[in-house]
Amino acid sequence: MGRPFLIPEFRMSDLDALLEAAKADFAAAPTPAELENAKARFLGKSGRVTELMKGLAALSIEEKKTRGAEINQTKVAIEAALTARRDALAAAELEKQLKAEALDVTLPGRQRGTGGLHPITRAMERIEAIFGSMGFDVADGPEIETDWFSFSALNNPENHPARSMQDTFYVDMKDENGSWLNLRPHTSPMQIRYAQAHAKRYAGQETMPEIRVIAPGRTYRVDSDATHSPMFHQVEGLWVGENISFKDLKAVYLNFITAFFETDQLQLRFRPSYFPFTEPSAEIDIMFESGPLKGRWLEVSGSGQVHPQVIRNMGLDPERYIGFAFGSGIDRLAMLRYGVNDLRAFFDGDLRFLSQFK
Ligand code: 2NL
Repeated sequence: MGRPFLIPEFRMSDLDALLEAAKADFAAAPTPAELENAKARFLGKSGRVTELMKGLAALSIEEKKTRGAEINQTKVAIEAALTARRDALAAAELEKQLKAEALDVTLPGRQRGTGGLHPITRAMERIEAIFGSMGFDVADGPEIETDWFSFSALNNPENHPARSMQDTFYVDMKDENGSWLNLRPHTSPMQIRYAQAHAKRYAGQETMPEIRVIAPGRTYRVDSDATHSPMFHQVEGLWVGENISFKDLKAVYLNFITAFFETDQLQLRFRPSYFPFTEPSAEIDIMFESGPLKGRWLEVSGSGQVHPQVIRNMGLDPERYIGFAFGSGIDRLAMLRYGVNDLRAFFDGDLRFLSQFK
């Protein structure tokens, strides 16, 4: 009563002060572990509530009743505050976890990218389909060849300077028959193999079906710049029969090239040339009459009448059989078709370039 201006009802009792202290301590505990420490300070064995309980011993029965009930009320209120804070901390923890694991269902889905065929593969498949429609078989075989199949069989004798036209990579190794090995500089060896098998199959018979075959595949030469790669792709064609001529080669090649470029707005010409395996020989040039490549003659193939010695090396009689052949660079045809100006882009493996062909 020494403080006249304090109205008794508004003065905080020691128990109310204790409850407020507990609430403040609980609120200040940032984690469940620290909250349990705070709990011990009030409700633990030597906590402040417990200490108050111990003080009851000194009171009278009557005082024990009222004071004990008051302390108990406060204890219940502190326990309620503790539970509330526990719940609040758990809710906050859950909220945090949900936020961390949140899924944004509005994000676009991740898909496995679709692959695509390499432009050279696509060009090769087009070529096979077009020649297939003209009755040509498709043959493929070894890229590591013998000296005989790559050169000698093609009328290109050992130590002859014409071999440098198809200079390739030589393997310092011989096959089981003692022939030196090389990486084939053209796919002609496969055509020789095919023609030999064909001749053998019909040997001794009255007539032999014509040979009509293309050999597409990887080839190798000692050459490397924007328009030459040491590994490139070639398609060779061979037609052997008893009564065919240059006009048949021209018809087949013209039909091929118009189908390949999907236009008949082009001209085709033979220009005299030289190859050891054909006589006479010609380059095949084409000129588009429309489109971006219009008006320039473009060399697209070598060709010629198969040399009689090569016919003989196939196991056929050159007095009876005549052949026509051509050899075209697939990479060059693909460059023209797709408007690519550097051959090396096909082989760099850069997906920014390759994925444009899907
Ligand atoms: C070239 C030239 C050519 C041939 C390839 C050939 C195949 C046999 C017999 C005779 Cl089995 N010839 N192929 C003929 C003329 C030219 O290709 O350098 N093309 C890229």
